[in-house]
Amino acid sequence: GGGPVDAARTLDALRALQIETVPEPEPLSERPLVVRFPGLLSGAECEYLVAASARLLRASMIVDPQTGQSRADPYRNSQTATLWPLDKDIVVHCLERRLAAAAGLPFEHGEMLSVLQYRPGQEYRPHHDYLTPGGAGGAELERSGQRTHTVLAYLNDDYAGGETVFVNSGLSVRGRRGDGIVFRNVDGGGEPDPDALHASLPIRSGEKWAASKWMRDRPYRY
Ligand code: PD2
Ligand code: ZN
Repeated sequence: GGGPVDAARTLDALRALQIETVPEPEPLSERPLVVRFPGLLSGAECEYLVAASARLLRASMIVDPQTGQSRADPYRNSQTATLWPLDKDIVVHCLERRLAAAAGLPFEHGEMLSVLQYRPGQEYRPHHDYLTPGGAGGAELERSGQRTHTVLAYLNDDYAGGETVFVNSGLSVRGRRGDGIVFRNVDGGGEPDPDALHASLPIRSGEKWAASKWMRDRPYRY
């Protein structure tokens, strides 16, 4: 008959959908800590994220270190779609939950999902994802805590250039479609780790699509 579904059965059903099931990670480097999740997203899931983001693409922004304001800059000349809750359907929501699960952190600690598009010549020059204490990101740091981890999923692989590089260690990552990486932006004590400096190299041909999620050490308030 009808009536509410038993909570334990709901949980079993959700687990069977494998929304938050992630593949076994492969270590890529220890300092900074970078791990790869081969096939974190399926091909169809990658295509879905690209399609869901296309109409939301805008010039990517950086936070001006002097003023703390968001603005466009040649440092990051790509396009970004920021998927706010009202921009998401249930599929995007579930995929976002999987990306958060790869970081091993609660979904609530995640910032909005960003889908990134890089065209030929476009890049994201070396930067840190962490917020600088006392700097322009100081208020943000107070509000929702540090950006301890970044989850990055590669949504396609038919382009040249565009590797994600960790400048200090020299690690260069060329993801296959659906692969994810998680890296840590802080050291063991939770303090910003300068060794986490990273970049997306210029695209030589084709178009790169990636999904990026910055994770905080506390629930994210937006
Ligand atoms: O798209 C990338 O490879 C990339 C590189 C560096 C993305 C980010 N940083 C980021 O989203 O923070
Ligand atoms: Zn970054």
